[in-house]
Amino acid sequence: MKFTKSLRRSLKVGTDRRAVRLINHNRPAQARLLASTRHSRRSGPTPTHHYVYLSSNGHQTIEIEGPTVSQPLLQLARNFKYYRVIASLFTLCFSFSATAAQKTDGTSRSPNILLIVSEDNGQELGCYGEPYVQTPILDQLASEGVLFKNAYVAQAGCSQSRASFLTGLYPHQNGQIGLATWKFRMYDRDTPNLVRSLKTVGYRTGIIGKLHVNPESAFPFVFKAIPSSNFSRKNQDNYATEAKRFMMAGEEPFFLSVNYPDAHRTFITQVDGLPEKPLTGDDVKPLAYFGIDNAELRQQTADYYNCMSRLDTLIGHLLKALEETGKADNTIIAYIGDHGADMLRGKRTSYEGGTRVPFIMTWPKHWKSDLLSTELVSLIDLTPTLLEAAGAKIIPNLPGRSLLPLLKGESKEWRRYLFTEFHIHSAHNYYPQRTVQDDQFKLIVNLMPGVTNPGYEFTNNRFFDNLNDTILFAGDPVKSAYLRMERPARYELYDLKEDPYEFTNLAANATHSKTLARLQKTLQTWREKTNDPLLNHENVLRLKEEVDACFKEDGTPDKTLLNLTYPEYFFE
Ligand SMILES: [Ca+2]
Repeated sequence: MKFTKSLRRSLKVGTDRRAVRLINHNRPAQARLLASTRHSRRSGPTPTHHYVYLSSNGHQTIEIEGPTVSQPLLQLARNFKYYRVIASLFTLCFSFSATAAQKTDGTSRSPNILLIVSEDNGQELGCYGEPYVQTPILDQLASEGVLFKNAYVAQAGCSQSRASFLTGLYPHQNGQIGLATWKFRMYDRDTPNLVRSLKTVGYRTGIIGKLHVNPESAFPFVFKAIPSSNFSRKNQDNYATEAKRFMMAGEEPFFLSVNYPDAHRTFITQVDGLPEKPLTGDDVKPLAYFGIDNAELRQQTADYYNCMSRLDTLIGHLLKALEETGKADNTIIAYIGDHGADMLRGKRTSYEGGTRVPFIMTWPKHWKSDLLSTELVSLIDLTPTLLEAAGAKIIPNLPGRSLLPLLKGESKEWRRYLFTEFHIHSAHNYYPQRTVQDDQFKLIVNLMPGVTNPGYEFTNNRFFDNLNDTILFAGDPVKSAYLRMERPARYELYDLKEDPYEFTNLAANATHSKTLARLQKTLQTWREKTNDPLLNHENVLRLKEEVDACFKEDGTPDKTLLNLTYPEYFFE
């Protein structure tokens, strides 16, 4: 109570143009008190506010944003022994039009948004037709909403994909072209994004699990819990527990991103009894896009499926928590994988196994149920979709499109071409690529053709034994596909209808020369339109030099030696 009284006093001192919120999941009573304070501040007619957040996430952190921070607030923070006070200067413009999410009477017709993100898995779910795996919860979710069959990430890497769907920009546009844990970062901390935009229309924003984008401060989530990657899968029931606490902590609409560790490596067979009946290698066949088969691949596939089943159960706990809040009827659920499986020809490649992901969206009574959409969609579409559904201002000049027409089942002209890209993951695997595909053909352009792709050895020899024998035994066209992946030519052209696993390169096939030329031209136009810095080949080479410079004499990269300056020269 002492804390509450002190804070109340501080609000009376020079904060007439500020709104203050405390989110502290250890003190829900205080969170409620301050939310109501914010309501009263927002009821005024002033369209522009200086906005101050005071938040504590249970990790002894306060974040304060505003043009000024009053001494009483700072003193308050010191009094309560918080470790860190971050003061940053923001002036946020609020529009209190009819579309604003928050009403002054505390009610809201704007939907809550629950964004569920899993790690390192493609469409290996029952509802996508995958044999052997058990995912009843996600299968049920798909039956209640729209399942996007042809959904793709912008780049098959963790930070790259996450920055992309949160900003609605391709990695080459926002700068997060490699892993945040390897110092790659967005060009600009002030890049507009989903979190900021939803906050401006009154959403409470929260994240459970990792963000994994640099700088984290670009995404000002107010509530944060379980900030680690948690690859050891500890205490996974806490995800649903924390989510419920956040969802119930206020009456305003919420945006909550819940990020699970499955199915990231290590593929752990069973954790805390999940899944109840793990599969073994004898129960399954390897994923079809491997094109090869041996006992190790079967065992890894089985454990990958075990991760997916565990994920499915945990998402079930989360959805049950949402039901218990009574808010499920007005909550949009989006479920996505951040990129494909960390397997052969998957994560860190531009092949379908890397870029194609599960994508399910539901909003009861608003969108179609049990609808299969076959349109080409990208996770860059997520930000414009959610902003439109929330009644928020759409960020200008985004390359993606709102999916609302597809979610409502309206027949509307849709995009003909979809684009993805690759740059780098950790320093081990720099190999820039650009891709374009239509409803049948896919073109991959390798920007360093004829050079060995270091990503090939990084994956194939790190996680698997004696793979070469298995590849040789498979014969063509699979053997050639692996050789091509290791040292590709400039162009790879695949007929995804005839050859969905991309084993046969048609780029040199005269029958397809017109298709090749059409896709080349389309890709070039897109690259120019999106201001692709790698159109300048000097940038391709300069970034390679920077990455190469962090390798030690023993041939391994050292993160501490990595000095990345590309945000400074990409657009010189
Ligand atoms: Ca990932």
